[in-house]
Amino acid sequence: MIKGITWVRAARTAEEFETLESFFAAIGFEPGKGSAGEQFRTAPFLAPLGNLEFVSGKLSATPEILIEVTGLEAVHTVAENWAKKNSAAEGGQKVTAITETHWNSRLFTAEPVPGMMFGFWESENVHHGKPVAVEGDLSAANMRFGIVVSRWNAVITDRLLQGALDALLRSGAKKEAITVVRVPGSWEIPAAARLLAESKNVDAIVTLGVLLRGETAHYEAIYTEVSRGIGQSQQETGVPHAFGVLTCETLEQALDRAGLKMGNKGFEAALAAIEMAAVKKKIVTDTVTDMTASL
Ligand code: DLZ
Repeated sequence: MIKGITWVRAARTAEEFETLESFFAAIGFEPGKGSAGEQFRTAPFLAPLGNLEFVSGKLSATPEILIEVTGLEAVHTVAENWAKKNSAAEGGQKVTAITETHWNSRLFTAEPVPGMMFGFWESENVHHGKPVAVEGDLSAANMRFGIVVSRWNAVITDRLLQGALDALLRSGAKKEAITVVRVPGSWEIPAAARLLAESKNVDAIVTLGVLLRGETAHYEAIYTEVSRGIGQSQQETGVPHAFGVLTCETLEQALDRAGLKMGNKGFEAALAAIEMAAVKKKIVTDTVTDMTASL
């Protein structure tokens, strides 16, 4: 059974290797588990889908490696910003404008190091290559977000907030479209989230806090109320609320989930908020339009 495809490309120098690593990490690829020996090291990057495609006939200059993305504009902005920051590196760093292709898609190319060109593309057909499903894109352009973040254990919640802002801004949200509300502790999160949701000024809300079992009397009771309140606000207002309230035994565990060993749950919650705002738009607006059109 075929399991996957790995495309191996050797960097010509250690510097080129690091430049490629930096570019692919910036673009948002999930890093894989690399390996190293006495004379080599590898930096794998993972993608959820891959295919090998042979072409016969004439095809206008298409890069050998094509990376399909959602939210092409956001990816393009990231690539351009990366190229600006890394302009000191030799040659390369060329990022072209987005152009239409003759295969019903839009594409830009990036050449982080000379001679290695990658094409980033998005199909006009959102269901390209996928089973037909209503799915949210990870583009936050033209969306408004509320972030409710507690101050209790700010050493953790500030990192969650940074992670959430990073995800929203890198996905195309405008700074002015993000409202950050700070509350004293997790207990206060549901009430503030509810007020934000009822204000109708946001498309989705990210809730961020941390409850430490060791430090919190009636931990279970507080946790139950906080999660119930956030869920209830989501269900009764119809505004997606992403849940980024950590529940940990210790501060160390919380730190691991706020940017250390286990990623940043604020970043993940913000991505969920973007996706659910897009899903809502598709279900409420697009699906209704489709159904009306077919009547
Ligand atoms: C009081 C308290 C305690 C003991 N522990 C936590 C905690 O671990 N995480 C958290 O976010 N908040 C805690 N709080 C504060 C309450 O959430 C709340 O802010 C206060 O009880 C005031 O209503």
